[in-house]
Amino acid sequence: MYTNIVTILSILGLAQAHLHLDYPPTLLGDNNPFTPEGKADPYLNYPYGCCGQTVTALCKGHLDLLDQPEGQPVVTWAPGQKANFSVSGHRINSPQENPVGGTHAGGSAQIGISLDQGKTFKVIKTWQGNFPHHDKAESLDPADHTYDFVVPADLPAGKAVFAWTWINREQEFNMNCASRNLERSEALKAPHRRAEAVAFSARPEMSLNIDLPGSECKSPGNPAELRFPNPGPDVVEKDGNDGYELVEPTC
Ligand SMILES: [Cu+2]
Repeated sequence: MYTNIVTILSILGLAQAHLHLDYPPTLLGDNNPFTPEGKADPYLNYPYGCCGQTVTALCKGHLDLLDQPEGQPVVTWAPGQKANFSVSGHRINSPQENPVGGTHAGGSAQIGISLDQGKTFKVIKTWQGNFPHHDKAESLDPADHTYDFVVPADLPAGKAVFAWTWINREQEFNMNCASRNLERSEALKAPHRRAEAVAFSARPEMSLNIDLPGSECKSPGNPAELRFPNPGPDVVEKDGNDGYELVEPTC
């Protein structure tokens, strides 16, 4: 029965079926311990400009919370360490009305870090297609949508903002952000220090001008998946045998 429902939703293409960042918990996420009771943002899984929402600011407009109790760091990572994040196809648990979740069966994604309170974001890793995994499209469970990366070794200690962006074949752009600490303890320093091929400061900016309402660039849309033009040094590119060609955006 469950499978049947998911299949029907897939067939309908369901305009309201989207992903959101699950771990680390987002600003005003329903699983963020610093989100006040009943204040979870029910629209974190909406793409920008979708469904009556007019927010166009980065991080769903929640960057102003970084200095507030709601914006306390939810995770501490050491530069150079292996880390992971996960996305969820579940709906947001909120007393306000919000849509069902879903995965859209693919797309392309980037993660990045801001050291200036969300003014600029550098790319940490890029997934060229197959995000989320096509073969896990029917699972809404974040455990099935967990992705590894390495925190750049040359990051300074201190507060930072982690961002995840996702552009699917429906040309929908979403961006969720989480507040986090970067820690550099003496114990971690030596063994985790690695030479970065590209310095953090030299990494490209995240592509925040594709499929955002009013932005100059458009992703290719179905049946192609986006090839990010500036993916940075850490890239996962799908093998290309899934029927969705990787195509750069038009600007
Ligand atoms: Cu959608």
